[in-house]
Order: sequence, then structure tokens, then C-alpha cells
Amino acid sequence: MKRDLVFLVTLISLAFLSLLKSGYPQHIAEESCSVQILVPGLKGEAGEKGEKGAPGRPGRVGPPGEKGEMGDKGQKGSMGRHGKIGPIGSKDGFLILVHLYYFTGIPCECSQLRKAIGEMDIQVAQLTTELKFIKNGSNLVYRNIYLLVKEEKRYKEAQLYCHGRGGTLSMPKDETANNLIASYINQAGLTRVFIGINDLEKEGNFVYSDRSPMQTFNKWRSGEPNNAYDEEDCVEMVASGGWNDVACHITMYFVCEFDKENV
Ligand code: GN1
Ligand code: CA
Ligand code: CA
Repeated sequence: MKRDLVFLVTLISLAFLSLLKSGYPQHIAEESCSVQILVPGLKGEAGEKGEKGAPGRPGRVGPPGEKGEMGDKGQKGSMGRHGKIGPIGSKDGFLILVHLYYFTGIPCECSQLRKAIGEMDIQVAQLTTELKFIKNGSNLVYRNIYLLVKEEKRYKEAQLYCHGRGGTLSMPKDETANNLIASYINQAGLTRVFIGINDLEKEGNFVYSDRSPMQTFNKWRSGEPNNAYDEEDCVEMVASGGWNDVACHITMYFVCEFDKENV
């Protein structure tokens, strides 16, 4: 059917063309045809070159590139979160927390306290080890243990400090003890410390801090004791190991003495 139509159109077109060629005016053909048939004309000459077109669409995504070189090391990260609360330390540490809870009602969520107690436990363990070493080892020949306290106190407060810890202000009763205390003063780079000798009860009657009387041994510096300004009833040891009476109200570091058997 379609082929027949194409054949018919071609036939009519040929007839129309032959009429044009034979010199008949075109309007006659229009009049004689009830159907207008439009056919393309002859191919014209090539037109002028057009304007440049709009840019095209972006191309498709390319394939992934090759693996690059390793970069520089990154910066240090921020501090991590706090760790979990550790276990309660010693029995003493536990008791402190129990007391705290009892008196304040604050439950044992005190992580800082636990930490402090833990650190104290470590210190106690270290001190216990050191004490064992002193008792059993290096200080075997000495009956006493001396402690240089680097806190400035008046004589009586210094004596209270030592007494509160089970000792007394140091009482050098022989050359060995005196030299040992003097060595502590020198090692610490000090010039003077209180020792446990005084004439508080009776002027000129010097006794040790345990009230035992002075024996023949002494280390008075030349010209001492002089009770200067009529107020010197306490005794200091200077770096040379020599003794000097001084006023009891002045403050200085001091040396305590502990009996090894009682430590
Ligand atoms: C000191 O302050 P001064 O120099 O007069 C010392 C005395 C000594 C005296 C010896 C506080 O007295 O105890 O006997 O030197 N006083 C003090 O020259 O150190
Ligand atoms: Ca005196
Ligand atoms: Ca003096």
C-alpha cells in the first residue's frame, strides 16, 4: 500500500516536472491540480560558515589515578578521656574514704582522693623499704636515726614536732653522733640547725631534750655558751659541728633523733 502511494507520488511529480519544462506557466498547473504537492527543490550552494557554537557538556568522570606517596606524619592527637577509677589502695586509704563518707555524706566517688591515696601508698611503701635499709644496713653502727627537718621552727615547736613522731630533738652525746649530725647539715648546704640541748630550767645548767644531764662530752664553740643578751637558753649546731647557745624564739631548721629500736 505504501509502495503504491510512493509510485503514484513519483508519477505525478514527473508529470509536473514535464509541464514545467514544456513552458506552461506554473499557475495553470496549480489550477489544474486539486492537490498541492510540495517537493524539495534542487540543492543550493553551500552557505556561509556559521558562528562558533556554545561549549559542550562536561566530559565523563575519568578512571581513578595511581596511588600517591605517603604524606607527612599527622599532629599529636588531643588527650584521651580519663581512665576508669582504680581499685582502693591500702586499708588506711579505704578507712579515709569511709570516714569521709561518714562525716560528710559524700559517697566514695572521689577519684582524686583515691588517686592521692594511691600515690601515698606508693610513698609509704618506698619509705618502708628505705627504713628497712637504714635499720638493717648502712646505719648498723649507730644506735640512733637522725632526721633533718627542713621546716623553720622555734626550739619548742621543733621539739614538739620530733616528739610527735616518736623522737626528740637530736642529742649528740659523743663524737660519732656529733659528726653524723654535722654531716647532714653540710650535705644539705645549711649553716645551722637546732639540736636538743637547753638551759631553760636553770641558767647555765645545760641538759639534753630528754632532760638527761650533759656529760663530759661537749662541742661548745670558743666563747660559748655566753647567754648573749641574757636570753640564750637553746642550742644550735653550726656546719663545723660546734655548738652555740641562741635565743629559743628564733626559727631555724632542726634535726630529730629516733631510737632505732622504736622505729
Ligand atoms: C651571735 O648577734 P650577735 O653577733 O651578737 C649569736 C650569739 C653568739 C655570738 C658570737 C642569734 O650574736 O649566740 O654567741 O654571735 N647570736 C645569734 O659572737 O646567732
Ligand atoms: Ca642561757
Ligand atoms: Ca651564744
